[in-house]
Amino acid sequence: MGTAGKVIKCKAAVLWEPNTPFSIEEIEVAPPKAKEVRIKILATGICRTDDHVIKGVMVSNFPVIMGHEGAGVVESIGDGVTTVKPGDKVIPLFLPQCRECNACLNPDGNLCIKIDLTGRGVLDDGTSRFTCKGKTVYNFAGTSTFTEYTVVDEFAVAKIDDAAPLEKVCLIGCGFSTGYGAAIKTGKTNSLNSSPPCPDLVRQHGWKRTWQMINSREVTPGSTCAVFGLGGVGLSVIMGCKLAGASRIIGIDLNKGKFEKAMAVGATECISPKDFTKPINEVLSEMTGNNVSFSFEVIGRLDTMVDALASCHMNYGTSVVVGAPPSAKMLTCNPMLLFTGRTWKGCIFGGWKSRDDVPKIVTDFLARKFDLDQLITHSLPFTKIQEGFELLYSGQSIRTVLTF
Ligand code: COD
Ligand code: ZN
Repeated sequence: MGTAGKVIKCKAAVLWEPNTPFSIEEIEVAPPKAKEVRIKILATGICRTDDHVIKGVMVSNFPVIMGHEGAGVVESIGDGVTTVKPGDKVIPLFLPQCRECNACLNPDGNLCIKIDLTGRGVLDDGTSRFTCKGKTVYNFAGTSTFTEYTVVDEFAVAKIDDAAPLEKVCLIGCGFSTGYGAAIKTGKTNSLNSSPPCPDLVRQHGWKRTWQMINSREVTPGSTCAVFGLGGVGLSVIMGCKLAGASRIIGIDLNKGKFEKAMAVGATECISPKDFTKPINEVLSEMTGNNVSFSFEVIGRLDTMVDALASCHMNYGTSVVVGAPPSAKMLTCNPMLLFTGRTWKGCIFGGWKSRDDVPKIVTDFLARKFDLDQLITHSLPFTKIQEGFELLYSGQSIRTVLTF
């Protein structure tokens, strides 16, 4: 391609400092260095985490180019890159997979050591490829997708199927995979020492089949699930629970406006804690005959994390923390909730190993295993990014996709 090896001038949404609007600027994007990939971004979702940076809740260096839920085409590659080539459709990965660290080498791990959790805003060599008006502009989450061109490390990019519609599969870069994986991958019972997920299953299928189901490491067929929070990520959890064969999926949200969509993607019933005077775990226990096997917290609040834990069965229940907790806050809960046998766990990016699994999730999408259209409520040209964030704040959007 004509631009390989050259600096590219293009448009990007720069955030010069927290709590200010985006500024669409002309920036310079340097060519990729060794083991780096320059990508022409063609679509990007707006995720709640981007807003955490705007509000200053999440640390970042400034000025910064945010965005971490994108998809595009490789424009050029640096020396030594072997896993993608110019012209490939790709998804940048905020959670990388270096394939060398302990988490990457452990079959159950996915939190690659190369993730930028501290907001350094640079690539692996310690520098950024972006400049604007003579100043360095920092990366976000190793991805920076609110720009026409970005540069990422090779360990933070997944090649996907050529047939993938980028304006949809961009959601696989964050929100969808986070919720979906929490249900079909992380919401598993511990395969070595767990009790059966529900006595009905043993009665129905016998111990042997029940153990097989446990070992399938998914929300188990026939189980009852409770999903706290019905935003885009919560809806993706519901889709995963449904695909795993859960027979009851109860959605919980304060905003009843979220119920219709939740039912459309697979919830069997929805409730608002506002309609009850009793604690929500007691409500769920009565509704289900004390039989919630899996609960998911998809809000990011301390009180609902404890509510979700208390809502799953006291002995064989598993509760998964999906929502990112507020930083520097401590949880308080009655340890009896755990002593009786519950499993409490969390996951990042749904537990997926990003480079290995993202291409497979895209393939599953192309095979119509799940529908991303349900999550995309708005599409806007990239330059209307500020409008996209307003839609997020007003609660009107599930996901807005910006196209270039
Ligand atoms: N009780 C019940 N429902 C509530 C309550 C409450 N007390 N408070 C809020 N809600 C509801 C809201 O009405 C809303 O419907 C829902 O909870 C939250 O939805 P959204 O649309 O705000 O957010 P999502 O679904 O896009 O994402 C929310 C997460 C918390 C999951 C997200 O911010 C997050 O933490 N993601 C995972 C962390 C992660 O991996 N981050 C890295 C890159 S994103
Ligand atoms: Zn995100």
